[in-house]
Amino acid sequence: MQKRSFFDDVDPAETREWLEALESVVEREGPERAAWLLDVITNEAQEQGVYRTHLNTPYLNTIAPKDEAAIPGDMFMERRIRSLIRWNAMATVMRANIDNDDELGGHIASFASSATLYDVGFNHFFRAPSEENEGDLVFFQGHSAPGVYARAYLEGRISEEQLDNFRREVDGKGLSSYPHPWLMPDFWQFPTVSMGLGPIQAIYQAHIMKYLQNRELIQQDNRKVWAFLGDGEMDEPESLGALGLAGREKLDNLVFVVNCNLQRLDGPVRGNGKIIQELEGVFRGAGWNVIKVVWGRLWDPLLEKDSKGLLRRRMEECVDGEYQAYKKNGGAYTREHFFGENPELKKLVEHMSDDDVYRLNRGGHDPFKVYAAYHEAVNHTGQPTVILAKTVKGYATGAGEAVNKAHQMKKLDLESLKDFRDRFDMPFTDEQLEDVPYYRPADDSPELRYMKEQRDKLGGYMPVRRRKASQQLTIPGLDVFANFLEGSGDREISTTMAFVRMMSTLIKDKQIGDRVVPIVPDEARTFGMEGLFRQLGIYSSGGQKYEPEDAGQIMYYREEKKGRILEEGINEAGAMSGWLAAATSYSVHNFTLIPFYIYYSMFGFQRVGDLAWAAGDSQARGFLLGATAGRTTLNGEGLQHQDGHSHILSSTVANCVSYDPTYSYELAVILQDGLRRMYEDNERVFYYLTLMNENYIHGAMPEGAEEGIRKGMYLLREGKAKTKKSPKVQLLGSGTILREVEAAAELLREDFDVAADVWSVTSFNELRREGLKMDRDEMLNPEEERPANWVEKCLDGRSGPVIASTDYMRAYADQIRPWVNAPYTVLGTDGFGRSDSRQKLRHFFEVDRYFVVLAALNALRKEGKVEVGLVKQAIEKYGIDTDKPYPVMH
Ligand SMILES: Cc1ncc(C[n+]2csc(CCOP(=O)(O)OP(=O)(O)O)c2C)c(N)n1
Ligand SMILES: [Mg+2]
Repeated sequence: MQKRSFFDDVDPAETREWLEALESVVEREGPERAAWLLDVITNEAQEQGVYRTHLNTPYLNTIAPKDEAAIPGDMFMERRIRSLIRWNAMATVMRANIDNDDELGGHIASFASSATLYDVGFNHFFRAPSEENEGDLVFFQGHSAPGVYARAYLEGRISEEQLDNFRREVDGKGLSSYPHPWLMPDFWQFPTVSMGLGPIQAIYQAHIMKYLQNRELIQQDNRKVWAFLGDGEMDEPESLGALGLAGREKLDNLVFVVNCNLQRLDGPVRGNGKIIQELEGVFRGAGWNVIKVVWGRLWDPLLEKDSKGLLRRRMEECVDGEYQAYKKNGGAYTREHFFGENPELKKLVEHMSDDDVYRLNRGGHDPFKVYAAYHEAVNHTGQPTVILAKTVKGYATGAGEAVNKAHQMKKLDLESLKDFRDRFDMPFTDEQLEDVPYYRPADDSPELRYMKEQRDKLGGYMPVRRRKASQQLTIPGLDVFANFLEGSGDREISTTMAFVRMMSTLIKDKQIGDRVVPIVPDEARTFGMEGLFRQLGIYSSGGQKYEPEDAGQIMYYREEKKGRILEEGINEAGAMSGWLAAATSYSVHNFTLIPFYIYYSMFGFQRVGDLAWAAGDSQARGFLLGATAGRTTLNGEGLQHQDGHSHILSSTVANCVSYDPTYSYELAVILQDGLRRMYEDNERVFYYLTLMNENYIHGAMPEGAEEGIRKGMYLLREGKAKTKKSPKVQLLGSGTILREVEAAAELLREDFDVAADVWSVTSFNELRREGLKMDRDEMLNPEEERPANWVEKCLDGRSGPVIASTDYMRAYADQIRPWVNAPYTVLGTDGFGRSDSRQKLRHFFEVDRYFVVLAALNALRKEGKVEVGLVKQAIEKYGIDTDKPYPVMH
């Protein structure tokens, strides 16, 4: 079938009849009946072989002018305020760069395009935390931060000095380049500037908000999550990846506002197409309510006169590259190239001057249109809403308007600055413009009074971040895990099993049980957690509408509206965002949750590392559990699954505290300590623990080990010398490889008469952090003697070379080298994993008991403590192939 354009009408009279029929149904029976009829016709059309596949509506505003909710308030005043904000935002960026040779950077064009979108929200919609609830959550587009500071400046929340220290944070008076709760903990709530993290975080914030409501933990009172995003940002898979969840979960507490200024950093977002139309299809397909705000009200009379649909057709056929060029090149160009395509169309604007044509505004710059869209969005139920607002990048910045390089513009030239001043009525002379001064009217000026009144009605100023929940949790002591401190007897279990039992113990705790949130990305069975399905229920906002296949079984798949487990599907980025939302619940909901997100360790930090970074910035509090960890411990699964580096990656996040425990009692001590540090002492840290699937017997906690477990290392077993002359070594191990190290100690004693002390290193990362900090303090206080750090304290008075072996890359254990005052040999699993048995893999990577023995003997040989023959003897005895390939590049 030949495709025909919507506007190529071969039989206008027939079309007219259909349209009139539709009109009369809408008029007499209402839009719902009309929609129903259209559905019937569509179904029938499909039966008859007429397929319609596109998800698009015409390139027009979704809300017809007659249906627009009227904006309340004083529009002149609001324009005046917006002008002040525009000016101060621009001045902030310019001033930072005038004095600093452009060194500090910043963005003018993004906020210039979104000022109206924010302003309408601030003046009429965003509710601040109040007595009743914690208010709306707003994700600000990162590089629009200057606009948010400019508003806060007018509100008196940010001083001129602070504005002048935009992007100068080191001395403590400055403002962050972008929203960073770590650096401005009373102001910004959400880090957003890494493109794509804002949208996915916002979706999961809305999801967790509903979760809290459905579990009846807190009443949300129609609170909303607003996310302001760039159209270029929508290219990110993270931006779009979770739209389906939002649709499926009917997150009607969520509003996306996509600022479609048609440009990203390098140039057009979709020069050859239309980003608004593309996004409409994507969002609609994912079950969202889509509101397009394409045209401002100055277009309304033209559209009304467009009886033949010529204007609509032209709007439809132009691509974004052209729309951008119209704004760059002005009114005469637009008249010629947009309207001039057709003589009748040209006539439509003949009464207008070029300036008038240029001023035909886009929807996102029209507060009336924006208000109507927001009004509809907040009143829409059963679906999340996206507002696709068309704007101009660098709006009103003269030479910077709609040019491809607008994104990086940090200054306006003098001419543009004068135009900007005149357009927004700033009271500055040409001379004054040189310094680009800020402008703030008096506190009792009508502008500032109006702003305050509007915000008072909405509960106060925003953004504002809560540092800690008002209710302090009472964390149980270590005795809550008493069972685990005694060991597993003769039962062989994995640390994963131990963890699941510990979590179940916490869930039963009267004080904090309710707060525990288990999160899995379709891996509960992998970790033996299916018992929790029935016991806790899987959260599902729709309940369970079917009888599960396994209903008769004890551990059946129970979905429930009040379910507690967050089963996020095969979606690590989503599950991590869900964890992040739960881990910041103490701040955004004033209700502390204790989330445990358990996943394949390989699909953690390397897969969603940027979200882990955002978790650090957000001061998330909770536990990440990298299960089936270790390069050789998750046997069988091979290269893509075997993680030998997540501890290196976790160490890059400064406030992520990580451990690689071997025994249940270690895990118990670490968990309890983590709970205490995060939820009792309110430390700004989160935890990463690796768990293994290898089963073995767990001993009882050695006397006095607790402190060492927390600090990162303790003496597990004293080496017994056969004679006084027996050489000595210190063996360090972590995770399951600690057990190889223990076996090596036996071999060294039995086969070679070497006495080996065995140390369990629960965290090389924590040991290094302490070491570095103390070295730095020493450098700054050269006259004071540095106290010994923990590594030194442990090894002080011990003799012999030190050998460490772990299931991670050598760099992990190597970290403590500066403080090991003896020859230090590190074994590790650098290279790609592969499938095989644990035993074979450990030998392949040279971290098993035999290699530990070999490394120990070799270290003693180098010290002259044993003869080379002994080393050769070991090689022979253990059948070590000296022509073995080097595992790192094999
Ligand atoms: C993950 C990531 N990649 C790249 C960047 C660099 N970057 C910052 S803003 C930007 C362009 C943004 O365009 P858009 O989302 O359309 O925002 P606009 O400024 O046009 O409103 C880019 C590429 C980033 N911040 N994060
Ligand atoms: Mg853009």
